[in-house]
Amino acid sequence: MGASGKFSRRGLLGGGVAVAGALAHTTLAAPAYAESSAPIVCDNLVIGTGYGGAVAAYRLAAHGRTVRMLEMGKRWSTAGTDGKIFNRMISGADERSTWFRDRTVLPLTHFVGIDINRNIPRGPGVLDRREFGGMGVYLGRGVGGGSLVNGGMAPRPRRDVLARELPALDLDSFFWNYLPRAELRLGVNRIPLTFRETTPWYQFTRTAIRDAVQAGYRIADVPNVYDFAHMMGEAVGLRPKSALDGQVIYGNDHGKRDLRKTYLGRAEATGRVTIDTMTEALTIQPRLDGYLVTAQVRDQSGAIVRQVTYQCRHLYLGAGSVGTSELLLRSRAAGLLTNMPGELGTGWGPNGNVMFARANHLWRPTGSKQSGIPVAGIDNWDSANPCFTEIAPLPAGVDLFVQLYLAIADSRTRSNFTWNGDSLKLDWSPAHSAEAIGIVDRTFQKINNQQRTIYRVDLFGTGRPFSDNFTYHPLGGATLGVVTDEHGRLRGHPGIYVCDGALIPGMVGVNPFLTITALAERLMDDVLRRGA
Ligand code: FAE
Repeated sequence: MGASGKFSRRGLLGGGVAVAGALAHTTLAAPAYAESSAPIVCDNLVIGTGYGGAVAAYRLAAHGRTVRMLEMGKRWSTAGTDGKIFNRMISGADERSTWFRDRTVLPLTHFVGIDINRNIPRGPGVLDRREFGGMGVYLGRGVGGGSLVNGGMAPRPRRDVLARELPALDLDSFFWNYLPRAELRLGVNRIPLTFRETTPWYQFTRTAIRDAVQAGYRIADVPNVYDFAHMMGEAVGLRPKSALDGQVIYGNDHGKRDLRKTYLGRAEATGRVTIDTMTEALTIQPRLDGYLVTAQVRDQSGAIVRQVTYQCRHLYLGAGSVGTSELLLRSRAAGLLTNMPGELGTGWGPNGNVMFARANHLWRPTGSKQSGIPVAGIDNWDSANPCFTEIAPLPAGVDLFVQLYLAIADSRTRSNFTWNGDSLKLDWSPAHSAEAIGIVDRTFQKINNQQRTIYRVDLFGTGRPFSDNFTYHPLGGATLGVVTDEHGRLRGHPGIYVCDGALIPGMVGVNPFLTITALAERLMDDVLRRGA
Protein backbone atom coordinates (compact mmCIF):
# COMPACT_ATOMS: atom_id res chain seq x y z
CA MET A 1 0.00 0.00 0.00
CA GLY A 2 1.28 3.42 -0.85
CA ALA A 3 1.84 6.14 1.74
CA SER A 4 -1.36 7.86 0.57
CA GLY A 5 -3.40 4.99 2.03
CA LYS A 6 -4.65 3.86 -1.39
CA PHE A 7 -3.93 0.55 -3.06
CA SER A 8 -1.00 0.66 -5.39
CA ARG A 9 -1.69 -0.69 -8.83
CA ARG A 10 1.37 -2.91 -8.77
CA GLY A 11 0.60 -4.38 -5.36
CA LEU A 12 -3.00 -5.14 -6.19
CA LEU A 13 -2.70 -6.60 -9.62
CA GLY A 14 0.84 -7.80 -9.83
CA GLY A 15 1.46 -5.30 -12.62
CA GLY A 16 -2.06 -5.00 -14.03
CA VAL A 17 -4.81 -2.49 -14.64
CA ALA A 18 -5.95 0.34 -12.39
CA VAL A 19 -8.84 -0.55 -10.12
CA ALA A 20 -8.47 1.96 -7.31
CA GLY A 21 -11.92 3.50 -7.79
CA ALA A 22 -13.68 0.19 -7.91
CA LEU A 23 -11.95 -0.95 -4.75
CA ALA A 24 -12.24 2.13 -2.62
CA HIS A 25 -14.55 0.48 -0.11
CA THR A 26 -12.03 -2.27 0.56
CA THR A 27 -9.47 0.13 2.00
CA LEU A 28 -11.36 -0.08 5.35
CA ALA A 29 -8.94 0.70 8.17
CA ALA A 30 -5.99 -0.71 6.33
CA PRO A 31 -2.64 -0.16 8.03
CA ALA A 32 0.63 -0.69 6.19
CA TYR A 33 0.80 -4.22 4.86
CA ALA A 34 3.00 -6.24 2.59
CA GLU A 35 2.42 -5.97 -1.12
CA SER A 36 1.95 -9.19 -2.97
CA SER A 37 4.91 -10.92 -4.47
CA ALA A 38 4.59 -13.39 -7.34
CA PRO A 39 1.13 -14.87 -7.80
CA ILE A 40 0.37 -18.21 -6.18
CA VAL A 41 -0.13 -20.53 -9.11
CA CYS A 42 -2.86 -23.15 -8.97
CA ASP A 43 -4.83 -25.22 -11.42
CA ASN A 44 -8.23 -24.88 -9.71
CA LEU A 45 -9.14 -21.91 -7.53
CA VAL A 46 -12.42 -21.97 -5.60
CA ILE A 47 -13.67 -18.74 -4.00
CA GLY A 48 -15.83 -19.39 -0.94
CA THR A 49 -16.30 -22.48 1.20
CA GLY A 50 -20.12 -22.60 1.35
CA TYR A 51 -22.26 -25.17 -0.47
CA GLY A 52 -21.26 -24.40 -4.05
CA GLY A 53 -17.58 -24.03 -3.26
CA ALA A 54 -17.48 -27.17 -1.11
CA VAL A 55 -19.10 -29.30 -3.81
CA ALA A 56 -16.68 -28.00 -6.46
CA ALA A 57 -13.67 -28.65 -4.24
CA TYR A 58 -14.79 -32.12 -3.23
CA ARG A 59 -15.63 -33.24 -6.75
CA LEU A 60 -12.34 -31.93 -8.17
CA ALA A 61 -10.24 -33.40 -5.36
CA ALA A 62 -12.02 -36.75 -5.59
CA HIS A 63 -11.00 -36.79 -9.26
CA GLY A 64 -7.37 -36.29 -8.38
CA ARG A 65 -7.18 -32.53 -9.01
CA THR A 66 -5.46 -30.14 -6.62
CA VAL A 67 -7.61 -27.30 -5.36
CA ARG A 68 -6.94 -23.99 -3.65
CA MET A 69 -9.84 -22.39 -1.77
CA LEU A 70 -10.17 -18.81 -0.55
CA GLU A 71 -12.39 -18.06 2.43
CA MET A 72 -12.78 -14.58 3.89
CA GLY A 73 -13.84 -15.96 7.29
CA LYS A 74 -11.87 -18.06 9.76
CA ARG A 75 -11.66 -21.76 10.44
CA TRP A 76 -13.99 -22.69 13.29
CA SER A 77 -12.20 -25.47 15.15
CA THR A 78 -11.06 -24.15 18.52
CA ALA A 79 -13.18 -23.86 21.65
CA GLY A 80 -13.22 -20.62 23.64
CA THR A 81 -12.68 -20.35 27.38
CA ASP A 82 -16.26 -21.50 27.89
CA GLY A 83 -15.42 -24.81 26.19
CA LYS A 84 -17.62 -23.98 23.19
CA ILE A 85 -16.67 -23.13 19.64
CA PHE A 86 -19.86 -21.17 19.05
CA ASN A 87 -22.25 -18.89 21.01
CA ARG A 88 -25.85 -19.50 21.95
CA MET A 89 -28.40 -17.37 20.12
CA ILE A 90 -30.05 -15.50 22.97
CA SER A 91 -27.52 -15.34 25.78
CA GLY A 92 -23.77 -14.92 25.93
CA ALA A 93 -22.96 -13.58 22.46
CA ASP A 94 -19.38 -12.36 22.16
CA GLU A 95 -16.88 -11.72 19.36
CA ARG A 96 -17.57 -15.18 17.96
CA SER A 97 -21.13 -14.20 17.10
CA THR A 98 -20.98 -11.33 14.62
CA TRP A 99 -18.65 -10.38 11.75
CA PHE A 100 -16.63 -7.30 12.80
CA ARG A 101 -19.30 -5.30 14.62
CA ASP A 102 -19.48 -3.67 18.05
CA ARG A 103 -23.04 -4.89 18.55
CA THR A 104 -24.99 -7.99 17.61
CA VAL A 105 -27.51 -7.74 14.76
CA LEU A 106 -30.14 -10.30 15.71
CA PRO A 107 -33.11 -10.66 13.35
CA LEU A 108 -35.46 -10.08 16.30
CA THR A 109 -34.35 -6.73 17.62
CA HIS A 110 -36.74 -6.11 20.53
CA PHE A 111 -38.91 -7.77 23.11
CA VAL A 112 -41.69 -5.71 24.76
CA GLY A 113 -39.79 -2.53 23.94
CA ILE A 114 -36.42 -3.75 25.16
CA ASP A 115 -33.56 -3.84 22.68
CA ILE A 116 -32.21 -7.40 22.84
CA ASN A 117 -29.02 -6.81 20.90
CA ARG A 118 -25.88 -6.42 22.99
CA ASN A 119 -22.46 -4.85 22.73
CA ILE A 120 -19.67 -7.24 21.81
CA PRO A 121 -15.94 -7.06 21.12
CA ARG A 122 -15.16 -6.88 17.38
CA GLY A 123 -13.98 -10.04 15.75
CA PRO A 124 -14.36 -12.32 12.72
CA GLY A 125 -17.69 -13.67 14.03
CA VAL A 126 -19.63 -16.36 12.25
CA LEU A 127 -22.77 -14.38 11.32
CA ASP A 128 -22.63 -11.37 9.05
CA ARG A 129 -25.38 -9.01 7.98
CA ARG A 130 -24.63 -7.05 4.82
CA GLU A 131 -26.71 -3.88 4.71
CA PHE A 132 -28.07 -2.63 1.41
CA GLY A 133 -30.35 0.26 2.38
CA GLY A 134 -33.72 -1.43 2.65
CA MET A 135 -32.39 -4.99 2.78
CA GLY A 136 -30.10 -6.72 5.29
CA VAL A 137 -28.67 -10.02 4.10
CA TYR A 138 -27.60 -12.56 6.74
CA LEU A 139 -24.60 -14.67 5.77
CA GLY A 140 -22.34 -17.26 7.34
CA ARG A 141 -18.64 -16.41 7.55
CA GLY A 142 -15.95 -19.03 7.95
CA VAL A 143 -14.91 -22.37 6.53
CA GLY A 144 -18.32 -23.86 5.82
CA GLY A 145 -20.09 -20.61 4.84
CA GLY A 146 -23.85 -20.60 5.41
CA SER A 147 -23.78 -24.19 6.67
CA LEU A 148 -22.24 -22.93 9.93
CA VAL A 149 -25.14 -20.67 10.84
CA ASN A 150 -28.19 -22.06 9.11
CA GLY A 151 -31.03 -24.10 10.55
CA GLY A 152 -30.10 -27.20 8.55
CA MET A 153 -33.52 -27.48 6.87
CA ALA A 154 -33.19 -29.36 3.60
CA PRO A 155 -36.56 -29.63 1.86
CA ARG A 156 -36.78 -30.45 -1.83
CA PRO A 157 -38.02 -27.67 -4.11
CA ARG A 158 -41.26 -28.14 -6.05
CA ARG A 159 -41.05 -29.18 -9.67
CA ASP A 160 -43.37 -26.41 -10.82
CA VAL A 161 -41.31 -23.71 -9.08
CA LEU A 162 -38.07 -25.02 -10.57
CA ALA A 163 -39.66 -25.27 -14.00
CA ARG A 164 -40.68 -21.63 -13.73
CA GLU A 165 -37.49 -20.23 -12.20
CA LEU A 166 -34.85 -22.43 -13.82
CA PRO A 167 -36.15 -23.47 -17.23
CA ALA A 168 -32.61 -24.57 -18.23
CA LEU A 169 -32.89 -27.58 -15.85
CA ASP A 170 -33.73 -31.11 -16.95
CA LEU A 171 -36.12 -31.76 -14.06
CA ASP A 172 -36.15 -35.54 -14.34
CA SER A 173 -32.42 -35.88 -13.90
CA PHE A 174 -32.44 -33.15 -11.25
CA PHE A 175 -35.03 -34.98 -9.16
CA TRP A 176 -33.85 -38.53 -9.80
CA ASN A 177 -30.12 -37.95 -9.69
CA TYR A 178 -28.91 -34.65 -8.25
CA LEU A 179 -31.28 -33.97 -5.36
CA PRO A 180 -30.93 -37.52 -3.93
CA ARG A 181 -27.15 -37.34 -4.31
CA ALA A 182 -27.05 -33.99 -2.52
CA GLU A 183 -29.25 -35.39 0.28
CA LEU A 184 -26.95 -38.36 0.71
CA ARG A 185 -23.73 -36.37 0.71
CA LEU A 186 -25.12 -33.67 3.03
CA GLY A 187 -26.36 -36.28 5.52
CA VAL A 188 -30.03 -35.26 5.33
CA ASN A 189 -32.26 -37.15 7.77
CA ARG A 190 -35.69 -36.82 9.39
CA ILE A 191 -36.75 -36.45 12.98
CA PRO A 192 -38.53 -39.57 14.27
CA LEU A 193 -42.16 -38.52 14.62
CA THR A 194 -42.53 -40.20 18.00
CA PHE A 195 -39.74 -37.96 19.31
CA ARG A 196 -41.22 -34.80 17.76
CA GLU A 197 -44.65 -35.62 19.16
CA THR A 198 -43.52 -36.36 22.72
CA THR A 199 -40.40 -34.40 23.62
CA PRO A 200 -40.77 -31.07 25.45
CA TRP A 201 -38.15 -29.66 23.03
CA TYR A 202 -40.70 -29.58 20.20
CA GLN A 203 -43.72 -28.24 22.08
CA PHE A 204 -43.36 -25.05 19.98
CA THR A 205 -43.74 -27.13 16.83
CA ARG A 206 -46.73 -29.11 18.07
CA THR A 207 -48.55 -25.95 19.12
CA ALA A 208 -48.00 -24.33 15.72
CA ILE A 209 -49.03 -27.49 13.89
CA ARG A 210 -52.26 -27.73 15.85
CA ASP A 211 -53.23 -24.15 15.04
CA ALA A 212 -52.35 -24.58 11.36
CA VAL A 213 -54.26 -27.83 11.00
CA GLN A 214 -57.31 -26.26 12.62
CA ALA A 215 -57.14 -23.57 9.94
CA GLY A 216 -57.09 -26.27 7.29
CA TYR A 217 -53.44 -25.98 6.30
CA ARG A 218 -51.19 -28.84 5.29
CA ILE A 219 -48.13 -29.67 7.41
CA ALA A 220 -44.82 -30.64 5.85
CA ASP A 221 -42.28 -32.65 7.82
CA VAL A 222 -39.03 -30.97 6.91
CA PRO A 223 -35.82 -33.01 6.58
CA ASN A 224 -32.67 -31.60 8.15
CA VAL A 225 -28.93 -32.20 8.27
CA TYR A 226 -28.95 -32.20 12.07
CA ASP A 227 -28.18 -35.72 13.30
CA PHE A 228 -31.42 -36.60 15.09
CA ALA A 229 -29.87 -39.64 16.79
CA HIS A 230 -27.47 -37.16 18.36
CA MET A 231 -30.34 -34.87 19.32
CA MET A 232 -32.23 -37.68 21.03
CA GLY A 233 -29.02 -38.44 22.91
CA GLU A 234 -28.86 -34.76 23.94
CA ALA A 235 -32.40 -34.98 25.29
CA VAL A 236 -31.47 -37.78 27.69
CA GLY A 237 -28.08 -36.40 28.65
CA LEU A 238 -26.03 -38.94 26.72
CA ARG A 239 -24.60 -36.63 24.07
CA PRO A 240 -23.12 -33.11 24.32
CA LYS A 241 -25.76 -30.46 23.75
CA SER A 242 -26.01 -28.07 20.79
CA ALA A 243 -29.52 -27.82 19.35
CA LEU A 244 -30.89 -28.36 22.86
CA ASP A 245 -28.51 -25.76 24.28
CA GLY A 246 -29.89 -22.75 22.39
CA GLN A 247 -27.36 -22.97 19.56
CA VAL A 248 -28.85 -21.59 16.36
CA ILE A 249 -27.70 -18.87 13.91
CA TYR A 250 -24.31 -18.39 15.65
CA GLY A 251 -23.08 -21.90 14.84
CA ASN A 252 -23.51 -25.34 16.24
CA ASP A 253 -20.92 -27.25 18.27
CA HIS A 254 -22.08 -30.84 17.89
CA GLY A 255 -25.03 -32.42 16.11
CA LYS A 256 -25.34 -30.40 12.92
CA ARG A 257 -23.69 -31.89 9.88
CA ASP A 258 -22.39 -28.64 8.52
CA LEU A 259 -20.05 -28.71 5.54
CA ARG A 260 -16.98 -29.23 7.73
CA LYS A 261 -18.36 -32.69 8.46
CA THR A 262 -19.52 -33.51 4.94
CA TYR A 263 -18.24 -32.12 1.63
CA LEU A 264 -15.36 -30.03 3.03
CA GLY A 265 -14.22 -32.75 5.43
CA ARG A 266 -14.11 -35.25 2.58
CA ALA A 267 -12.41 -32.77 0.26
CA GLU A 268 -9.67 -31.99 2.76
CA ALA A 269 -9.22 -35.68 3.61
CA THR A 270 -7.95 -36.24 0.04
CA GLY A 271 -4.90 -34.15 0.89
CA ARG A 272 -5.38 -32.22 -2.35
CA VAL A 273 -7.26 -29.21 -0.97
CA THR A 274 -5.67 -26.14 0.63
CA ILE A 275 -7.90 -23.50 2.24
CA ASP A 276 -6.55 -19.98 2.70
CA THR A 277 -8.67 -18.42 5.45
CA MET A 278 -9.28 -14.73 6.25
CA THR A 279 -8.59 -14.18 2.55
CA GLU A 280 -11.10 -12.15 0.58
CA ALA A 281 -11.00 -12.26 -3.21
CA LEU A 282 -11.42 -8.81 -4.75
CA THR A 283 -11.00 -8.88 -8.50
CA ILE A 284 -10.71 -11.25 -11.44
CA GLN A 285 -8.74 -10.52 -14.57
CA PRO A 286 -8.16 -12.71 -17.62
CA ARG A 287 -4.65 -13.92 -18.37
CA LEU A 288 -3.43 -15.81 -21.40
CA ASP A 289 -3.75 -19.18 -19.70
CA GLY A 290 -6.48 -18.52 -17.15
CA TYR A 291 -7.28 -15.85 -14.59
CA LEU A 292 -5.52 -13.66 -12.10
CA VAL A 293 -7.39 -13.14 -8.82
CA THR A 294 -6.42 -10.45 -6.33
CA ALA A 295 -7.23 -10.89 -2.66
CA GLN A 296 -6.63 -9.28 0.70
CA VAL A 297 -5.81 -11.03 3.96
CA ARG A 298 -7.20 -9.81 7.30
CA ASP A 299 -5.95 -10.51 10.79
CA GLN A 300 -8.27 -11.28 13.70
CA SER A 301 -8.76 -7.57 14.40
CA GLY A 302 -10.03 -7.00 10.87
CA ALA A 303 -6.94 -5.12 9.76
CA ILE A 304 -5.79 -5.87 6.23
CA VAL A 305 -2.29 -7.27 6.57
CA ARG A 306 -1.43 -8.55 3.12
CA GLN A 307 -2.39 -8.57 -0.53
CA VAL A 308 -2.12 -11.81 -2.44
CA THR A 309 -2.61 -12.74 -6.06
CA TYR A 310 -3.51 -16.11 -7.47
CA GLN A 311 -3.01 -17.32 -10.99
CA CYS A 312 -5.34 -20.17 -11.91
CA ARG A 313 -6.54 -22.06 -14.99
CA HIS A 314 -10.04 -22.77 -13.68
CA LEU A 315 -11.96 -20.47 -11.37
CA TYR A 316 -15.03 -21.57 -9.38
CA LEU A 317 -17.15 -18.80 -7.89
CA GLY A 318 -18.76 -20.03 -4.67
CA ALA A 319 -18.87 -16.77 -2.71
CA GLY A 320 -22.68 -16.87 -2.55
CA SER A 321 -25.27 -14.67 -4.24
CA VAL A 322 -23.85 -11.47 -2.72
CA GLY A 323 -20.15 -12.41 -2.85
CA THR A 324 -20.13 -13.76 -6.40
CA SER A 325 -22.21 -10.85 -7.76
CA GLU A 326 -19.90 -8.41 -5.99
CA LEU A 327 -16.73 -9.96 -7.39
CA LEU A 328 -18.03 -10.00 -10.94
CA LEU A 329 -19.56 -6.53 -10.87
CA ARG A 330 -16.47 -5.00 -9.27
CA SER A 331 -14.21 -6.68 -11.83
CA ARG A 332 -16.38 -5.43 -14.65
CA ALA A 333 -16.50 -1.89 -13.24
CA ALA A 334 -12.72 -1.90 -12.98
CA GLY A 335 -12.47 -2.82 -16.64
CA LEU A 336 -10.86 -6.14 -15.78
CA LEU A 337 -13.61 -8.47 -16.97
CA THR A 338 -15.11 -7.15 -20.15
CA ASN A 339 -17.55 -8.90 -22.45
CA MET A 340 -19.83 -9.75 -19.53
CA PRO A 341 -23.49 -10.65 -20.03
CA GLY A 342 -25.66 -7.56 -19.65
CA GLU A 343 -27.89 -9.44 -17.20
CA LEU A 344 -25.12 -9.69 -14.59
CA GLY A 345 -26.53 -8.61 -11.21
CA THR A 346 -30.17 -8.94 -12.26
CA GLY A 347 -32.78 -11.35 -10.96
CA TRP A 348 -31.98 -10.95 -7.28
CA GLY A 349 -34.53 -11.85 -4.64
CA PRO A 350 -34.75 -12.75 -0.92
CA ASN A 351 -36.62 -16.02 -1.57
CA GLY A 352 -39.80 -14.33 -0.37
CA ASN A 353 -38.53 -14.35 3.23
CA VAL A 354 -40.83 -12.83 5.86
CA MET A 355 -40.27 -13.38 9.57
CA PHE A 356 -43.12 -12.80 11.99
CA ALA A 357 -44.65 -14.10 15.19
CA ARG A 358 -48.04 -14.67 16.77
CA ALA A 359 -48.83 -14.05 20.43
CA ASN A 360 -50.10 -17.29 21.88
CA HIS A 361 -52.65 -17.56 24.65
CA LEU A 362 -51.42 -18.75 28.03
CA TRP A 363 -53.16 -22.06 27.41
CA ARG A 364 -51.14 -22.53 24.20
CA PRO A 365 -47.57 -22.72 25.53
CA THR A 366 -44.60 -22.95 23.19
CA GLY A 367 -42.43 -24.38 25.96
CA SER A 368 -39.46 -23.19 27.96
CA LYS A 369 -37.36 -25.84 26.27
CA GLN A 370 -36.97 -25.30 22.51
CA SER A 371 -34.67 -27.12 20.13
CA GLY A 372 -32.77 -24.74 17.86
CA ILE A 373 -33.50 -26.93 14.83
CA PRO A 374 -36.77 -26.45 12.90
CA VAL A 375 -38.38 -29.65 11.67
CA ALA A 376 -41.80 -28.74 10.29
CA GLY A 377 -43.42 -26.29 7.93
CA ILE A 378 -46.87 -25.09 6.97
CA ASP A 379 -47.36 -25.72 3.27
CA ASN A 380 -49.92 -23.36 1.78
CA TRP A 381 -48.35 -23.26 -1.67
CA ASP A 382 -51.33 -24.64 -3.57
CA SER A 383 -53.56 -21.69 -2.80
CA ALA A 384 -54.28 -18.11 -3.77
CA ASN A 385 -51.66 -17.10 -1.20
CA PRO A 386 -48.77 -19.44 -1.91
CA CYS A 387 -46.23 -19.70 0.87
CA PHE A 388 -44.17 -22.28 2.69
CA THR A 389 -43.63 -21.36 6.33
CA GLU A 390 -41.06 -22.81 8.66
CA ILE A 391 -42.06 -23.17 12.30
CA ALA A 392 -39.10 -21.48 13.96
CA PRO A 393 -37.80 -21.80 17.51
CA LEU A 394 -37.15 -19.00 19.99
CA PRO A 395 -34.89 -20.74 22.50
CA ALA A 396 -34.95 -18.17 25.30
CA GLY A 397 -34.99 -20.69 28.15
CA VAL A 398 -38.42 -19.48 29.35
CA ASP A 399 -41.81 -19.79 27.73
CA LEU A 400 -42.48 -16.48 25.97
CA PHE A 401 -45.73 -17.70 24.36
CA VAL A 402 -44.31 -16.42 21.07
CA GLN A 403 -44.96 -18.53 17.98
CA LEU A 404 -42.19 -17.59 15.58
CA TYR A 405 -42.24 -18.30 11.84
CA LEU A 406 -40.05 -17.75 8.80
CA ALA A 407 -42.20 -17.72 5.67
CA ILE A 408 -41.11 -18.16 2.07
CA ALA A 409 -43.80 -16.43 0.01
CA ASP A 410 -44.18 -16.83 -3.72
CA SER A 411 -43.33 -13.23 -4.48
CA ARG A 412 -42.44 -12.36 -8.07
CA THR A 413 -40.72 -9.14 -7.01
CA ARG A 414 -37.05 -9.04 -7.97
CA SER A 415 -34.27 -6.50 -7.81
CA ASN A 416 -30.78 -5.94 -9.19
CA PHE A 417 -27.27 -5.60 -7.86
CA THR A 418 -25.33 -2.74 -9.43
CA TRP A 419 -21.87 -1.35 -8.94
CA ASN A 420 -22.09 2.24 -7.82
CA GLY A 421 -18.71 3.95 -7.91
CA ASP A 422 -17.09 2.16 -5.04
CA SER A 423 -19.49 -0.44 -3.69
CA LEU A 424 -22.18 -2.98 -4.37
CA LYS A 425 -25.73 -1.61 -4.34
CA LEU A 426 -29.05 -3.39 -4.15
CA ASP A 427 -32.23 -1.55 -4.91
CA TRP A 428 -34.62 -2.91 -2.28
CA SER A 429 -37.11 -0.92 -0.22
CA PRO A 430 -40.00 -2.01 2.05
CA ALA A 431 -42.27 -1.66 -1.03
CA HIS A 432 -40.44 -4.61 -2.61
CA SER A 433 -41.46 -6.77 0.38
CA ALA A 434 -45.13 -5.78 0.24
CA GLU A 435 -46.20 -8.60 -2.09
CA ALA A 436 -44.61 -11.28 0.13
CA ILE A 437 -46.02 -9.74 3.31
CA GLY A 438 -49.52 -9.60 1.80
CA ILE A 439 -49.39 -13.32 1.00
CA VAL A 440 -48.18 -14.20 4.47
CA ASP A 441 -50.64 -11.91 6.23
CA ARG A 442 -53.64 -13.35 4.35
CA THR A 443 -52.45 -16.88 5.21
CA PHE A 444 -51.85 -16.33 8.91
CA GLN A 445 -54.67 -13.92 9.62
CA LYS A 446 -56.89 -16.94 9.11
CA ILE A 447 -55.12 -18.68 12.00
CA ASN A 448 -55.30 -15.53 14.11
CA ASN A 449 -59.04 -15.18 13.46
CA GLN A 450 -59.68 -18.78 14.38
CA GLN A 451 -57.50 -18.81 17.50
CA ARG A 452 -58.40 -15.23 18.48
CA THR A 453 -54.73 -14.33 18.53
CA ILE A 454 -52.76 -11.38 17.16
CA TYR A 455 -49.35 -10.83 15.63
CA ARG A 456 -46.53 -9.75 17.91
CA VAL A 457 -45.76 -6.17 16.90
CA ASP A 458 -42.77 -5.61 19.19
CA LEU A 459 -40.12 -7.95 17.80
CA PHE A 460 -38.80 -5.95 14.85
CA GLY A 461 -39.12 -2.50 16.46
CA THR A 462 -42.41 -0.92 17.52
CA GLY A 463 -45.67 -1.62 15.74
CA ARG A 464 -44.14 -3.86 13.08
CA PRO A 465 -45.67 -7.33 12.76
CA PHE A 466 -43.53 -8.42 9.79
CA SER A 467 -39.88 -8.18 8.92
CA ASP A 468 -39.61 -6.39 5.59
CA ASN A 469 -35.93 -5.64 5.67
CA PHE A 470 -33.87 -8.83 5.92
CA THR A 471 -33.38 -12.21 4.39
CA TYR A 472 -31.63 -15.46 5.25
CA HIS A 473 -31.89 -16.65 1.63
CA PRO A 474 -30.22 -14.28 -0.84
CA LEU A 475 -30.52 -15.71 -4.36
CA GLY A 476 -29.50 -14.57 -7.81
CA GLY A 477 -27.13 -12.17 -9.54
CA ALA A 478 -25.52 -14.58 -12.00
CA THR A 479 -28.46 -16.71 -13.01
CA LEU A 480 -28.34 -20.11 -14.64
CA GLY A 481 -28.96 -20.13 -18.37
CA VAL A 482 -28.77 -16.32 -18.51
CA VAL A 483 -25.49 -15.04 -17.13
CA THR A 484 -24.08 -18.57 -17.30
CA ASP A 485 -24.73 -21.41 -19.70
CA GLU A 486 -27.23 -24.09 -18.70
CA HIS A 487 -24.71 -25.63 -16.27
CA GLY A 488 -22.98 -22.63 -14.68
CA ARG A 489 -20.15 -21.59 -17.03
CA LEU A 490 -19.89 -17.80 -17.09
CA ARG A 491 -20.75 -16.67 -20.58
CA GLY A 492 -17.86 -15.10 -22.45
CA HIS A 493 -15.24 -16.32 -19.99
CA PRO A 494 -14.16 -19.92 -20.51
CA GLY A 495 -12.81 -21.47 -17.31
CA ILE A 496 -14.99 -19.43 -14.89
CA TYR A 497 -17.83 -21.34 -13.28
CA VAL A 498 -20.60 -20.06 -10.98
CA CYS A 499 -21.55 -22.78 -8.51
CA ASP A 500 -23.54 -21.07 -5.73
CA GLY A 501 -26.82 -19.34 -4.86
CA ALA A 502 -26.12 -16.62 -7.46
CA LEU A 503 -27.41 -19.12 -10.04
CA ILE A 504 -31.00 -19.11 -8.72
CA PRO A 505 -33.10 -16.14 -9.84
CA GLY A 506 -34.38 -14.87 -6.53
CA MET A 507 -36.77 -17.62 -5.48
CA VAL A 508 -36.84 -21.37 -5.05
CA GLY A 509 -39.93 -21.73 -2.86
CA VAL A 510 -38.23 -23.63 -0.03
CA ASN A 511 -35.04 -23.26 2.01
CA PRO A 512 -32.36 -23.20 -0.68
CA PHE A 513 -29.15 -25.04 0.25
CA LEU A 514 -30.22 -28.48 -0.94
CA THR A 515 -31.05 -27.05 -4.36
CA ILE A 516 -27.76 -25.09 -4.46
CA THR A 517 -25.84 -28.26 -3.60
CA ALA A 518 -27.63 -30.26 -6.28
CA LEU A 519 -26.99 -27.55 -8.90
CA ALA A 520 -23.30 -27.56 -8.02
CA GLU A 521 -23.19 -31.37 -8.30
CA ARG A 522 -24.80 -31.08 -11.72
CA LEU A 523 -22.27 -28.48 -12.85
CA MET A 524 -19.35 -30.59 -11.63
CA ASP A 525 -20.63 -33.69 -13.43
CA ASP A 526 -20.56 -31.69 -16.63
CA VAL A 527 -17.15 -30.14 -15.93
CA LEU A 528 -15.56 -33.50 -15.13
CA ARG A 529 -17.30 -35.23 -18.03
CA ARG A 530 -15.86 -32.70 -20.45
CA GLY A 531 -12.44 -33.11 -18.85
CA ALA A 532 -11.98 -29.55 -17.66
P1 FAE B 1 -22.56 -19.48 1.20
O1 FAE B 1 -22.93 -20.69 1.97
O2 FAE B 1 -23.04 -18.16 1.70
O3 FAE B 1 -20.97 -19.45 1.11
C1 FAE B 1 -20.24 -18.38 0.59
C2 FAE B 1 -18.88 -18.39 1.26
O4 FAE B 1 -18.01 -17.52 0.56
C3 FAE B 1 -18.91 -17.88 2.70
O5 FAE B 1 -18.13 -18.74 3.50
C4 FAE B 1 -18.28 -16.49 2.61
O6 FAE B 1 -17.60 -16.10 3.79
C5 FAE B 1 -17.32 -16.67 1.46
N1 FAE B 1 -17.03 -15.45 0.70
C6 FAE B 1 -17.90 -14.52 0.29
N2 FAE B 1 -17.26 -13.58 -0.46
C7 FAE B 1 -15.96 -13.97 -0.51
C8 FAE B 1 -14.82 -13.42 -1.14
N3 FAE B 1 -14.88 -12.32 -1.88
N4 FAE B 1 -13.63 -14.05 -0.97
C9 FAE B 1 -13.54 -15.18 -0.22
N5 FAE B 1 -14.61 -15.73 0.40
C10 FAE B 1 -15.81 -15.14 0.24
O7 FAE B 1 -23.00 -19.57 -0.31
N6 FAE B 1 -30.89 -22.51 3.96
C11 FAE B 1 -31.50 -23.72 3.98
O8 FAE B 1 -31.61 -24.37 2.94
N7 FAE B 1 -32.01 -24.22 5.15
C12 FAE B 1 -31.95 -23.52 6.33
O9 FAE B 1 -32.41 -24.01 7.36
C13 FAE B 1 -31.34 -22.24 6.31
N8 FAE B 1 -31.27 -21.49 7.43
C14 FAE B 1 -30.55 -20.33 7.41
C15 FAE B 1 -30.38 -19.62 8.60
C16 FAE B 1 -29.58 -18.49 8.62
C17 FAE B 1 -29.42 -17.73 9.90
C18 FAE B 1 -28.92 -18.07 7.43
C19 FAE B 1 -28.02 -16.84 7.44
C20 FAE B 1 -29.10 -18.75 6.25
C21 FAE B 1 -29.91 -19.88 6.23
N9 FAE B 1 -30.07 -20.62 5.07
C22 FAE B 1 -30.76 -21.79 5.09
C23 FAE B 1 -29.51 -20.15 3.78
C24 FAE B 1 -28.29 -20.98 3.34
O10 FAE B 1 -27.34 -21.07 4.38
C25 FAE B 1 -27.68 -20.35 2.09
O11 FAE B 1 -28.67 -20.37 1.08
C26 FAE B 1 -26.46 -21.08 1.60
O12 FAE B 1 -25.45 -21.11 2.58
C27 FAE B 1 -25.93 -20.43 0.34
O13 FAE B 1 -24.90 -21.25 -0.17
P2 FAE B 1 -23.81 -20.66 -1.16
O14 FAE B 1 -22.91 -21.75 -1.58
O15 FAE B 1 -24.51 -19.88 -2.20
